[in-house]
Amino acid sequence: MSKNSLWWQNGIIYQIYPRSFMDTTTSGIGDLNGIINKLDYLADLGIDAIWLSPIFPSPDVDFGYDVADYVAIDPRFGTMADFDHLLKEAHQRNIRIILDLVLNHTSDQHPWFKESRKSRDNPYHDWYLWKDSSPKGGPPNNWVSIFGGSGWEFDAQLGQYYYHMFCKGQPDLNWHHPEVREALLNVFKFWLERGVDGFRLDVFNMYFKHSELPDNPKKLIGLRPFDRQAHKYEVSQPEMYPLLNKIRQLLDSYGNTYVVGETFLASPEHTASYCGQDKLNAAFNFELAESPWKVKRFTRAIKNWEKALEGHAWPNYFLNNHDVTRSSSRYCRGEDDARAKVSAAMLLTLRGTPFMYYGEEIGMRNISLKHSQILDPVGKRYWPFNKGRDGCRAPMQWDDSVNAGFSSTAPWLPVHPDYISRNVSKQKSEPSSLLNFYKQLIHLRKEHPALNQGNLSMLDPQNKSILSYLRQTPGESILVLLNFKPKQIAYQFPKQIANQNWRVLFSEKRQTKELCQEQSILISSYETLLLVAD
Ligand code: TEU
Repeated sequence: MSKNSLWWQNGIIYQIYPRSFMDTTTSGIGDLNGIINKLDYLADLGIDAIWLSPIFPSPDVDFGYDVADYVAIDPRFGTMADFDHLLKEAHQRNIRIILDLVLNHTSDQHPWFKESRKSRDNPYHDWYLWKDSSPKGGPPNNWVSIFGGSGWEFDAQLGQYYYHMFCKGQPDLNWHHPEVREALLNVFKFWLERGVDGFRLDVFNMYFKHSELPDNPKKLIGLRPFDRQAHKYEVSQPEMYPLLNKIRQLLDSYGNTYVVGETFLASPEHTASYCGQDKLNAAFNFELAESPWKVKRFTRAIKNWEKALEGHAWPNYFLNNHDVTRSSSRYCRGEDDARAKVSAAMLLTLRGTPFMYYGEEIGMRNISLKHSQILDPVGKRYWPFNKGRDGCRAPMQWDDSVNAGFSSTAPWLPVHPDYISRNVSKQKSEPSSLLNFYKQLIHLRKEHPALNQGNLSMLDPQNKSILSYLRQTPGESILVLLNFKPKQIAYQFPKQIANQNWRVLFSEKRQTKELCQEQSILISSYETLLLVAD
């Protein structure tokens, strides 16, 4: 594997939701061997690392985000030997493996929790947030679960409540307890010793809660009870900063290990405050993925993230993950991929690590489910106001054979009906497919230092239509022009670059190498145009 210590700046990280990628055991659920079988596909696509959503034993109250054992592989995904094999095969192809650690909470089936609820004097009791009723009776404070209802669950046998931000099957750990901290740091060590290259930390800014458990202040406006509180005391407590320093030291003692965190309920500035040399390499800021199809909004999201991170950390961007509606469903009209290409071009030419989500490269759309088919606890609770997250977790569409080539048996979630026309095999053979578009831009990004390392200067959006920016190293300038509208636009080169001659580096709509010497240029409907200074 390449020794490049900046692989995570130059590289692209691809998230796999293992249940939905490739099934080799006819169980209807994807598995590790399925991922191994598809490594050549991923290497050809050009990605540098895989982030695996949790692969640990789990009762699946929240589909892997409720972990019953941090140092084992869920038997439905394979064995530890399969995992070692995956690591070896991935490394041979220069692909790193990043594990998803869910350390804010465990499953209620984790042996630690089972012990902790046995009695108040059990050695594991204080590993979780067990509390007596409030003096008035009822839960200890007003904290609510984001998945609905009180954040506190009463255990009749123990006569105490435990706290859970997510489902009641996901009790929060007590990170203030030194033995909990040690046990969880040992989880990092276990996987680092097996040779993994990094981690994604689920809702890490929730690890600590205010020790006195004060009531959260109320807010007047908000749809759910959860939204009608300011989450002052159970999220983003200051103890997280020294802990991150400690995690960083541990990771550094194993060489060049990458760690990206998922912040929960945090502004871009707050998210950025967790990133830097002695903290996380990166953290997820949701502003870009939450932007509507408006040049101004994307411009603002990019500027905000650049500003928040300025000087202290390398940016990262994503449009998709396992919790949000797929970007193709958000942006595209019907089966037309024009907007999927424009958004892909943005993701892959910005300054910062692009994160992709399986199936994004072929423009997979969300599936629609009936109420009776919903599996996600969020959808079960909030239907029809919020249909949950199953829609973006459907099986990968490999080909037009039964179940899209994902499995020879009925998959755990239905395959999108468009799989006959939208699949990897078909898009491979079509030069103008979305898959080939992703591949070309990924390769261009790798070849051009300005695209993978250069500075970024946003240019003013013209006619609200063109998202434009410059990427520059001392030796190379690339101008990115993305037409967000389904019509031709005359783009005026802004003053600061008006005297420059440009050559076409990439466009699906014109001859490569074409020279432009005019003051303006016509950009076609939804065109991605990359120009390089001549
Ligand atoms: O997500 C945290 C989070 O922000 C989401 O739960 C979000 O509130 C939800 O998607 C809104 O519908 C992480 C994981 O990414 C998610 O899959 C888990 O369910 C959650 O933590 C608990 O581990």
